[in-house]
Amino acid sequence: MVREFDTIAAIATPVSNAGIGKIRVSGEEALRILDEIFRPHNPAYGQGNWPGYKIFYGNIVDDGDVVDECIVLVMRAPHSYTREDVVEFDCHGGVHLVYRVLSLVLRHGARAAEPGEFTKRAFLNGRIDLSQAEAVMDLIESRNEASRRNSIRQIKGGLSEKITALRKEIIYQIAYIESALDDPEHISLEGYPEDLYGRVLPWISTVEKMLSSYDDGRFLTEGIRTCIVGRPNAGKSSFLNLLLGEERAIVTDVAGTTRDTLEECVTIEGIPLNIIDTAGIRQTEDKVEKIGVEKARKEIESADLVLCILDMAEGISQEDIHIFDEIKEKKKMILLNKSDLREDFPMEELEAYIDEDTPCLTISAKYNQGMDLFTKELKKMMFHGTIDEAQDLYLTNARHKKALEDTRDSLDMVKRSIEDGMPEDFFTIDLMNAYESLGFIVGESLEEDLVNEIFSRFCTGK
Ligand SMILES: Nc1nc2c(ncn2[C@@H]2O[C@H](COP(=O)(O)OP(=O)(O)OP(=O)(O)O)[C@@H](O)[C@H]2O)c(=O)[nH]1
Ligand SMILES: [Mg+2]
Repeated sequence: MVREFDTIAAIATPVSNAGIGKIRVSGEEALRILDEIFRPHNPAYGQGNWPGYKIFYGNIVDDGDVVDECIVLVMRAPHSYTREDVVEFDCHGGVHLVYRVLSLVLRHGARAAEPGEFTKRAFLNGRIDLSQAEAVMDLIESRNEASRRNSIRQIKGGLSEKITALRKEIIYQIAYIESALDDPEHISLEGYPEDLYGRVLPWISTVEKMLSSYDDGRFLTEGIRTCIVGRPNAGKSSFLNLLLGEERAIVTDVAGTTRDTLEECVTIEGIPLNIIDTAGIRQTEDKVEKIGVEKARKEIESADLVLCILDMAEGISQEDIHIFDEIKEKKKMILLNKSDLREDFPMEELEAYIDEDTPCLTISAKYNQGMDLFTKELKKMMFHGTIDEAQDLYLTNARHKKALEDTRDSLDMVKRSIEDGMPEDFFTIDLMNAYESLGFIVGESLEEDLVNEIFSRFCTGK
């Protein structure tokens, strides 16, 4: 059922001079407005005759004045993005022009849409659920292939299906317990706790599995914050340049060349890295360099991954040892650079400072050696070996994560109540909580304010 709303309009393309500027209108009045302000070239159309999924060429007119020559797309309810009548004016993309057309549409009875309001209507009219609506925003914001692929899967209902299926199973059990408690003569709960136990365990592991995809999902969508550290001259900037495939950072043989942090994005075999080159960490009296060293330390703190570069030709120095100490708690990889200058390296000495599962590779940033192994190791460290393209969905939304954590906690309580031999009505409370937490993800049992808050983060015209 489509709810009744007023008619909204917005400019749906970026407001800058461009080839095309699109004004989108949705609601019951959309076709009337079209009748009033648009004269189709083909006289067979107009006067209420606007078949859906057709394109009409003609003029936008304001009191007999031609405002623009454009094409119009009509999508009729319920076969549209919002499930309402939708009209899109594809005008020439001038800034003044699109505002002029928008104001004409508003003058004829539409209201300016709020950010995300078209998608909100798609949600309120039941075409998509909340997790799908959120994925629309993720798709628009996606900066790499992995994140795009994940968002599209979620729009197609990947997450919704799982959540809905689980909710269905849970509500069935709630109903069963309630009816048995109401009608003990006809429905027996004999052996039921064991039966429920056998169901709760796989539910918990399904939820756990979704939760465990969150970190991978975040890395894929936002990029892995990767900080390159090492003492001066180790080859940090050379390594950054190698990853980027361009001479982005200044490289010289002067120790202390890089003084400020420098951040770039790069995708290596599908792995998005936000990579940060830092000043070489050492004791220094130079005022500028000192600030750089402090910045490097801060970057270590916020990094998901630290790449620690050592200079093979120089061996392990006191400065390196200090750095090992600073990155002790971090997920890290040791890169022995300048392998072209030296083959052997005192590995035993290194082992005294670095725990044994820290990967340690030899590379040459200058001569592009060792990169295959580096990439392989990166995948292993950050994605358990591969980026699983078959993984149907990564959890990427913090709101969904929180709801799933609550679901897991409630299901854990059910499990514990069964183990403790509690009476059946105990189970229903926690099952109901799990059911509701899952409902937050798809947008059921969610308060209006929160829904408004979520959509307000969208761009206008979407
Ligand atoms: N032979 C050889 N030289 C290298 C290699 N990598 C870097 N270098 C040289 O080492 C010197 C320092 O390289 P940078 O990349 O500037 O080192 P950095 O760690 O960024 O140094 P700072 O910014 O001063 O901390 C330069 O002369 C590079 O050409 C390598 O793999 N082999
Ligand atoms: Mg440098």
